[in-house]
Amino acid sequence: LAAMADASGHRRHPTIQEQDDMTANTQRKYRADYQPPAYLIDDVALDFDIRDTGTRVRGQYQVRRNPDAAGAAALQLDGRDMQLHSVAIDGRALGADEYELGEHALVIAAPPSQFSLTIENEIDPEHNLALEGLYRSGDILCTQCEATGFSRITYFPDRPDVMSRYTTRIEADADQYPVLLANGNCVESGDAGAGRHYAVFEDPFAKPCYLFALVAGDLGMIRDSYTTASGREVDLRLYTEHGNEDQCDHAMASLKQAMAWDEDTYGLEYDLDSYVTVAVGSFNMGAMENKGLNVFNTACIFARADTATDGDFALVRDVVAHEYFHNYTGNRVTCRDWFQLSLKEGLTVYREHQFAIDQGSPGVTRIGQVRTIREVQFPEDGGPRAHPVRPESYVEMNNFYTITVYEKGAEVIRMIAQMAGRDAFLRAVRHYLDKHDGQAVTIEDFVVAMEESTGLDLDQFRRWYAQAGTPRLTLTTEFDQNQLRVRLTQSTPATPDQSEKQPFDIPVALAMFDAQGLPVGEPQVLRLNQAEQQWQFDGFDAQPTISALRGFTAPVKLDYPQSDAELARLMAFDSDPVSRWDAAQALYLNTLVADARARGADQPPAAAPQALFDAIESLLATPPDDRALLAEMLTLPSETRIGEQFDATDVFAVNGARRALKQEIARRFTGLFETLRDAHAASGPYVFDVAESGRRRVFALALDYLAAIDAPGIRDHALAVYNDADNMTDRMAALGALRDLTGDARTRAMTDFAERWADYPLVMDKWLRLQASTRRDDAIAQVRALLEDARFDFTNPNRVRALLGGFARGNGEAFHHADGQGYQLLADEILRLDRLNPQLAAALAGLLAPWRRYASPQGTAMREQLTRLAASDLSANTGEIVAAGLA
Ligand code: 0A1
Ligand code: ZN
Repeated sequence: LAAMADASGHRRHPTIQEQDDMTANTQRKYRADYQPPAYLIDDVALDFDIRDTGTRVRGQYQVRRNPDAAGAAALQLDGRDMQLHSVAIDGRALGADEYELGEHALVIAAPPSQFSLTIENEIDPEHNLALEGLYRSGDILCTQCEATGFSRITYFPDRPDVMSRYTTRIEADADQYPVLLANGNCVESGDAGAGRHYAVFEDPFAKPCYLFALVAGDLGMIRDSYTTASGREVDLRLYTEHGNEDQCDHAMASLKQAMAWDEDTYGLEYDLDSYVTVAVGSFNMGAMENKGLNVFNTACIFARADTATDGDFALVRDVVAHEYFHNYTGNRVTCRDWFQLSLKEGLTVYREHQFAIDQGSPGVTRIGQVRTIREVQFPEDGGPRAHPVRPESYVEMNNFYTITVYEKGAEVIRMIAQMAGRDAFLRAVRHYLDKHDGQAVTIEDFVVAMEESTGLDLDQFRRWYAQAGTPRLTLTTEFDQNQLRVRLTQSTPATPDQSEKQPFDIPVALAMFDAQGLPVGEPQVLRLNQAEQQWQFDGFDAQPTISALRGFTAPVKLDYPQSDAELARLMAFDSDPVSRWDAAQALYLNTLVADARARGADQPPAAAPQALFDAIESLLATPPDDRALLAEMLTLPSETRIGEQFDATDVFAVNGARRALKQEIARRFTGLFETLRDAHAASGPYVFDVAESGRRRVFALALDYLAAIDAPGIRDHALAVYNDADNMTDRMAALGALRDLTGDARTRAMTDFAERWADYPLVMDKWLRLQASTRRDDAIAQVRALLEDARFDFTNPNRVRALLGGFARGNGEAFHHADGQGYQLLADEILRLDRLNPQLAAALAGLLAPWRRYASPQGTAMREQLTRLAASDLSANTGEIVAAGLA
């Protein structure tokens, strides 16, 4: 910690209260304030004594003064929510006057320059519902230390630039906790007497404390092995609570796929002898990449044909790969401080995206990535919580595991990869990993490594890390005497943190087609790096149709008004599947926005142009080979995407417009949808592959359109699909179709589902989501009833996300009801949850924060609930989100 200046200007050491305030989670931290740690800890020996009444932790640290640190020589150890028993230096117990203990830190004012520190303390995992530090999930004790959960385990410099080698000894009751795990290799285990046993683990790699992990429990396991390219055998184990082993095979297969992919693509081989994964039911996020001992949310591991959908299978595959890829991008080379989070997350998400694309159906996989950016990241970037990929400040780090840091961070890497070319980019990542192996570094270090290896000049490009907000591009053309002029402009709206924006360096891919759909000239990548630029192309016989921002080469909003006829043409023959889909989306959006605008102004609805129906007809007549692409092209833009086209969204006008267009399409093409449905029905047992999941998507889409108009026979048909299906994907397609149709078929299917899957919490989450998102007049009463239902559990994040997230995100018209009751319900639950699990409560508060994006009375009613929250005693997590919403 830096010394502080007092009123007289003299530098003095901060008092414990000041130290405490600075580390307290209510204090704002700034990137510019970074100081190297005053002390380094090379070796850590931890001893956990697990008892029913609490867990005793004994930590022994080899500490030395950091030669690179200037200033104060106090040793700052972070720690909270635990009981300190003793502190000793080189074996001598310190008196209470030799250190200062605050609510968030223990400070030793002037320790020796090199010493052994021993700390004994006690923690209470049984009552830890925040799910950070050591906590209980069902029968399993497990840890979550990122970002700052380690300081709930013991007093330690809880910052990623302190890297140590860990030895961990765990002792516990042998019956209750037969399986004991920690990072690294098990070097010793045995009987500890009195029905207890122990195990000792050594992790040979120095790591930051956020990668520490420990697990104890009575666990089932599946096991496999992987032989690396250089012939080393790696023991692969995946643990869960007993009885779930048969839901883990897909995760294990995915891990091996990821290991092989990283060798083939980046030449990166796994570096330990064992890779252990533990799936737990209570977890705040998707999964955690602890060195050699990943802890996963069961939702990102379990996948069996009858319990998981195709979407779940893909999610499991991609999250398993993501955590595996972190072993290099994150673990071997880690972050210097938490402002650098995208250093590991943006790069790892980018690697995960590449991996997913290589698993087949690249176009549709990329479409999913683009959809996430547009529907989740753009709203964040345009809302009260907008922040750069590398934030400048935060109050609670857990609030910054955002779609901007992760997904926009990945798009920024994708632009570098695109500018460098594939092979040069892969080489550059290798250079970065070699150069910084074993270090905690910054985004700037990464960019420098990219420049060194590729020769690119990324000077201006760095603004992508520093400036928040989504750039808006406009494209205009002039065609004159066989010459085409393309003009691009860019501007980025102000965000709460920054009013002035400098121009970005933006790659904009472009292709041109003639009236027959044949390409004219070569596709180009224009580099827009000024506010306005113009390009000239010669030698045309006629004005070409332009396909712009192909493949979504940059995370920007492109304003390029194209005629319905041009869009229909691109939809039919653009060679890039992302652009074909995008043309369809633009065509739908033109109609939907016009209609929503009319409805919002109480004018008669705007009719869809014939060109739209003609385009759908020809799409259905000559569908793309990739069935999933067909389904994507027939899916209307989401309510969120439509809402994004307005300064303030009128939810009812948007939902009304979307529903009307969907019904109109369903009415016009009823026969074709029935044909499509029957041609895409299951004809054999479930297989998760590109062709089969594409087929199932078209089948579900056809059911959905037919249900939108309650087409004759659709209820019975859907019930039959529900009853006959051998897999969850088709079952959920049937339930989705029946969801808003009252009547016997719906009741029977829903009742059967709830009974059949009563013992499968993750499947019951699907049921909770369906219930919470059903369009019905008493939707709010329904959610309130489910909150009291025995099948619901307020302490489990997956349940809470299913019910409250399913309601707020999936039931727009009830959540945004003009009487404000939807917002009130959410605020009630945020207040209740904030006392148990602040991280989750803060995430839910994020749903109320962007109230300015909604027309009134909704916007005002949302703000009222935020104001009500602000007047309550909130956690730092939720407080930060609420304050940003009201700022
Ligand atoms: N690093 C993990 C995500 C993660 C972050 C924080 C957590 O707890 C507060 C848990 C997991 C990843 O990117 O997979
Ligand atoms: Zn990650």
